[in-house]
Amino acid sequence: MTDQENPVVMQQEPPENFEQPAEHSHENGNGNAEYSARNIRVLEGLEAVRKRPGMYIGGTGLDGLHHLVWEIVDNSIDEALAGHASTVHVTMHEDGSISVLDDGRGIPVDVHEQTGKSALEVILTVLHSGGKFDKNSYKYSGGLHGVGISVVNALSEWLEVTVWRDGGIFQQTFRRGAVAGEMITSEGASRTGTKIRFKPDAEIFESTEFSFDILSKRLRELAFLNRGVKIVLRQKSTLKCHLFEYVGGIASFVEFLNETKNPLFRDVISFSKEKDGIEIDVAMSYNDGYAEQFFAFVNNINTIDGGTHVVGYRNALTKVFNRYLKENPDLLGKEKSKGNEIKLTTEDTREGLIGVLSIRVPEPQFEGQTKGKLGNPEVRAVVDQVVSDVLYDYFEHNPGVARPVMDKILTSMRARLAAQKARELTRRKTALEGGSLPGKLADCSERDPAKCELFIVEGNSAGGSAKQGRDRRTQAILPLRGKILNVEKTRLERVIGSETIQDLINAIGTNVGAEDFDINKTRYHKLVIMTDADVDGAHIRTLLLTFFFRYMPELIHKGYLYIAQPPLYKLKKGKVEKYAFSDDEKDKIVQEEFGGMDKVVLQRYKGLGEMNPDQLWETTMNPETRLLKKVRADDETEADRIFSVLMGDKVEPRRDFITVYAKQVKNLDI
Ligand code: 0RA
Repeated sequence: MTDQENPVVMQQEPPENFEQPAEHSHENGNGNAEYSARNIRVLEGLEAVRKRPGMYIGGTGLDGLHHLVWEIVDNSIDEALAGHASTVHVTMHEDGSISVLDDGRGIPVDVHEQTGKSALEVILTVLHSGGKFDKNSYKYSGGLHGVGISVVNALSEWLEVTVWRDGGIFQQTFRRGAVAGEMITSEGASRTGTKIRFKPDAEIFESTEFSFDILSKRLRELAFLNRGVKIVLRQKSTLKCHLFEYVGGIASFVEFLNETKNPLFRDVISFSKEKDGIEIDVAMSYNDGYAEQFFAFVNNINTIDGGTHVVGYRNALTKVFNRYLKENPDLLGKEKSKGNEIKLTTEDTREGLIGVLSIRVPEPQFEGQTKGKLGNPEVRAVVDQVVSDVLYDYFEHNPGVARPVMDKILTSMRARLAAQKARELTRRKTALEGGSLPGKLADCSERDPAKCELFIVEGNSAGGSAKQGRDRRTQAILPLRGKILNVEKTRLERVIGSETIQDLINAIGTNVGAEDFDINKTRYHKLVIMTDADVDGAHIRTLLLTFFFRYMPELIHKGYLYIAQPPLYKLKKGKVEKYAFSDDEKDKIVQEEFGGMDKVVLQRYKGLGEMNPDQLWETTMNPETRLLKKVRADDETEADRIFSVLMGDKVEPRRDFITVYAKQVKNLDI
């Protein structure tokens, strides 16, 4: 729906194309006597900020330090949102100061006759100067920030402002919040704008060193959230320069996140609408995965704990899909004839969703410990209505998008119902049999779960070998047998209902499902999937992984799930036996250790069952020598990390991450 513009990474400084007023010293003393009287009053206000900086910027660590930059950048972005500015330059100087330059209207500089103070001075020195001059009088402002530029001034060793306005250039310098000199005026500005350069006060902050990566990540996010605003970050010492400009806004954001996914339709769904003074921006997409990646912002602030806007959005999604289903009953399979009404839940609509919700509210109320939750009650219904109307209309006109999404959501629903049924079965069985373990399980003797391992073994004779070869004190074996092994395209919900999976759930001990799953009941801290290296083995592994991802994700988050790596080959030359876990390794052993294929007996293992118990122990089960691959759920547990890796600046970690991720996807899609 929108065109994306990738960020351009430049290695040289871009021209600023701005007239630079004559530099004047930051060391120009404490100002003259004229200023001292009014400085006393001012200092009383700003002294409060210096005494308790945490009250104003959250703390004096790295977050607080960078908060100074966000405070000023927010003002520049507000100018851009009001249509007066297009570009913001953030520059890290070699003296440890930062400057933020914009091409907005410029801070007002008119002098109040009675006090002799300029508006500029009031804005810079009076805490919450409020009303007329305060940027908070703008339509929207960030609720967490918005403490005012005077706070930055108070916490800076020095701060220098340059304003281009009404054809003039105005400059003034401050030290620790106090005026350090008169406002200097010169003629000849052919532009407008504001530049604020400041050096954080080492007396206040634990460290005064800014991080290029922290700045880059948030500035990129701001560029996504404020469509079309151009933001340039430069570091003078390294000549590093990032330019962010996204014509597509948050739709570009979703496209960006989509890069590692298989979307179900090509164009990102996106729309912007205003209702009752609330601006609502939505961008979303669905992919063939199970994880959800959803980000919500209010006035550019990430509401990590959700709030009324998120409730409205989720409610709308559920309503829209239920309505679409009612209008298009042909989408249903056998459920249709049963006569009972199909009701999709919110959970059904979340699998594979990538979404960004960005709203602007005039007076946001942020709640919770970290102020990451929106409280305004009126927002819920407004977001609900706007999203419902626009989305339903969109689906009605775009069946090519609506149908694959509905199919996906119906699959989620079927899986949910199947899991519910499985839980009930397990519960009933537990009640009947007093929680007895499955007969097929060869349990270990150790009772401390931290020391116990469960091998989930597929293959007819493999279970037998594993039972004989294992360390019976700590290793339990659950053989999986049954029809599902050779059934192509087994539906997950059928697998869940199967006796095999019931046995698995009972052996693990945690039960399944939102209400019943209890990680503390796990009987093993290592669950090892051990399957043949053939098509059937890959298939059952895929089913098991999918099952764990969907129904016991916490086990994966805890790092309890592993995949055994049996060798592919046995090489024998005389009395020397070697195992190879890959073709490369096989070739290496042949070349480097055996000096060629002469007299080498090569055996390719097709199944675990071909190994005798000793071999299976030594190659695959012995904790001293075996190779286990830990299953990771990056996209579920580490959405934040994905975000920062994908959004980050280092190309290498991004590439690494995508490789790891691609491997994982391969595991799931064999
Ligand atoms: C107060 C009033 C006006 C603009 C600003 C402050 C302003 C502050 C900053 C901080 C960084 N860049 C900024 N740009 C503008 C309104 C000015 C008018 O009405 O012309």
